[in-house]
Amino acid sequence: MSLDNPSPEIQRAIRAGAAWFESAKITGIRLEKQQGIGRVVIEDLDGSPLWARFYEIETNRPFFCDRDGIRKYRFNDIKAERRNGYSWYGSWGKEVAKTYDTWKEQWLDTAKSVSATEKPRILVLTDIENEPDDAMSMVRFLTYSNQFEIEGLVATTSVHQQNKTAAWRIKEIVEAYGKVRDNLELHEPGYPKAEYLLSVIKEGRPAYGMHAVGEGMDSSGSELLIAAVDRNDPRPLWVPVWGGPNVLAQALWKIRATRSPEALDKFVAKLRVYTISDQDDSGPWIRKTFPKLFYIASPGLSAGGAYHFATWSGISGDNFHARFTGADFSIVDNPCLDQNIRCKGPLGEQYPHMKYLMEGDTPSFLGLVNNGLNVSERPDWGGWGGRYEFYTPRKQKWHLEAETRPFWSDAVDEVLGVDGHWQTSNHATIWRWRAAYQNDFVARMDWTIKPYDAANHPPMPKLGHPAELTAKAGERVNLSAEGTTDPDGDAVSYEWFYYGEAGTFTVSSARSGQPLEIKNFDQPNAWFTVPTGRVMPPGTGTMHIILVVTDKGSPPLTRYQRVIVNVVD
Ligand SMILES: [Ca+2]
Ligand SMILES: [Ca+2]
Repeated sequence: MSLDNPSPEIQRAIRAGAAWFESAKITGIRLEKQQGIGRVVIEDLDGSPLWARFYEIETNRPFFCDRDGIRKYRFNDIKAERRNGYSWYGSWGKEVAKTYDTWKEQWLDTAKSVSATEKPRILVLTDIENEPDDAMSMVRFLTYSNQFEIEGLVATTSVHQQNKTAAWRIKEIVEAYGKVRDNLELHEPGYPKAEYLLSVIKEGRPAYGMHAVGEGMDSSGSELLIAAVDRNDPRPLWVPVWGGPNVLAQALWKIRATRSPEALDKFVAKLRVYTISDQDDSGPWIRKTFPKLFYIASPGLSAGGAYHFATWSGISGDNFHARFTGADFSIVDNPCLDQNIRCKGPLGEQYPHMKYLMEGDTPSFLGLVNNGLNVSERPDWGGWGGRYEFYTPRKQKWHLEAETRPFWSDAVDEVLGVDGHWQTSNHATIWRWRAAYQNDFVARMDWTIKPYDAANHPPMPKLGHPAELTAKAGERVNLSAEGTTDPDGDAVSYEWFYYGEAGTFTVSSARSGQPLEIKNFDQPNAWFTVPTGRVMPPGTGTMHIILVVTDKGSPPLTRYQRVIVNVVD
């Protein structure tokens, strides 16, 4: 651990060593000196961790012996002379853990990817138990909980579950998570303890929409949300809303009623909201009443068919709620989920069979995963949670009322489907990443039950140049992914593609959704020429080039880098 710039091989060896010390830790005992007997082992649940001097290689079982060299498995069974004259136990692993903690902050690439201050703060509102899919989303959410700072898990109502909330179900899933948390930690550090998560499970009022907003309508959920926003922390608070947002509406109502306009502005500015359609009447009220609130949504109520049109349906709604072709449905269908998710340990057992579609609520947090592609403050740049543009949506039949101000809403991408056809839709802004986000979840479920070496870990793409470049029309732009590594030592494949919709530079092709040819697009070093034909005036703007690196592990895992080329005069 004293080496500078440890290679991936050295990193693996150190991580395995630290994991062994952790697994060989002995708790629940302590050494005590008794009169006339000397040192003996006694039970003590509060004893600090110990390590044995010797372990059997095959079983990791501590052993002891007298001068005759015969193995004994109980310290108290050996003679006093040996018990007192030799250090059979010590606290050696403590020093290892301390040094490892410092080392991994400095050197371990995967661990460095999300430092504590970079983790998005998140408070989830969920109408869990209205149908199975919130529970499915909760399982996936918890496998990423080391990348987030979870401020709250709040059970709410919605149009589908109007008079009750189900915090008990969140608790059930978090308890199952508690059984696998230490194993997850072997793969990527930073997973919160189940005890902590249990302490932030709260509830909204068991009433529908705006009926639960106003004087006397505070709840443990709305109070927790206010406390989380008020915390002295420069990071915003993300609120993914999987049901109705009336807990958020109540928090905003209360701040407006009890604080100055300036304090309200400050409060609103710290919030980032993503709602899965409008699952009660408080969403439209929030948008018109707090016009500066950062809000992502495909607005509308299910009664009008809003879910069919909503971007979030792209997660898995090929047949229901949305109806589209072009994506691979098999990887979001029950048989595949049986094989790769449900069969995996205590957390997998909590992943129910879907009734309508897999995890309709997941897009609300998928854009916050640290994958090199997502940029949470820029929904228009696109990511695993979809792409959204900032405008005032026109009135649709499935909207409760006309929108009064701009927010982040549906946008379209043109994507080559698995059926070989170019597909243009808002759903495609999510399903285009489907293989990657599904494989990532499968690997994380492996992490809940497998040792480090038996599971896959994502590659670490690296650019050989700054992530922002400048070029003029007709100029050659060189791209490099030199320095890309994989923590398992897996081979990787490369793909560079032009994500035209994410930038402001506009070029088209009459035949293909990929109007820019990138030479050597499947090599670590690639290049392209800034187009001069079929370009919209003024011929300047930003071009987003995405580097996609996929490893050859099982399942194959994908990470990204985004290069933004500023085309100037
Ligand atoms: Ca829901
Ligand atoms: Ca790997």
